[in-house]
Amino acid sequence: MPPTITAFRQSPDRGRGLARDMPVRWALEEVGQAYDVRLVSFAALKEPTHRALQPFGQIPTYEEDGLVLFESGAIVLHLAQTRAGLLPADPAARARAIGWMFAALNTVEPVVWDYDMTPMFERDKPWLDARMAMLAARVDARLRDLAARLGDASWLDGPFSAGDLMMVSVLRRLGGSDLLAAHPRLVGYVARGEARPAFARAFAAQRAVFEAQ
Ligand code: GTB
Repeated sequence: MPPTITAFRQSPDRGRGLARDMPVRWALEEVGQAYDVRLVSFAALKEPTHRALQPFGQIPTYEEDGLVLFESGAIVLHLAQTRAGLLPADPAARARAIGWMFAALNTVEPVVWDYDMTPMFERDKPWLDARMAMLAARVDARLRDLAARLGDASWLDGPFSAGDLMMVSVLRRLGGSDLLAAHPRLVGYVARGEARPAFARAFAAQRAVFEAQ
């Protein structure tokens, strides 16, 4: 039986591949693992049946041979550790690639998420403009440091890895923004990730869910 993941039945991103099933789908495609998808409504996310898999009532989840995982980073790491293609064999290089996964999720994503979500959740607040300026500066600082480390390399640490997969997934949330455009090296980095055939297959699969609605 192939693994089963969960995804939004109706994703609020309208098929742009920004929900967190996307990095999981991408990782599955990179390692050549076939998978099934169970689409879940917003109401069903909060039901006990789904919460038994994901205590916070969210997507994505991953089920395989009795193993149940939640957290997109943990799922991608599991796939990378159990299949070839997303982590180097050398233990030190492997540890560094995993470090980049954490950097994506723990150092870059929080500021990107706040920048992206604040206009939605705080649009009526009198402090919105000042807060957005502060958040933009925080994002820009992270992007500047990331671009400096990437330099002229294609990927963050040698060959493409799960670290790049997670970092590109995070940066995609800034796609088309002036913040990302100010860092051409990162624009190129995201484009290289999106040009991978595995990304294209994953993107098409999640897009098909939206188009079938
Ligand atoms: N840390 C968890 C992980 O990485 O797996 C976070 C999972 C998570 O945030 N899941 C979101 C969810 O299920 C979907 S991805 N939310 C429903 C809920 O909490 O009730 C976050 C997301 C949502 C929408 C967009 N969008 O519209 O662009 C993008 C990303």
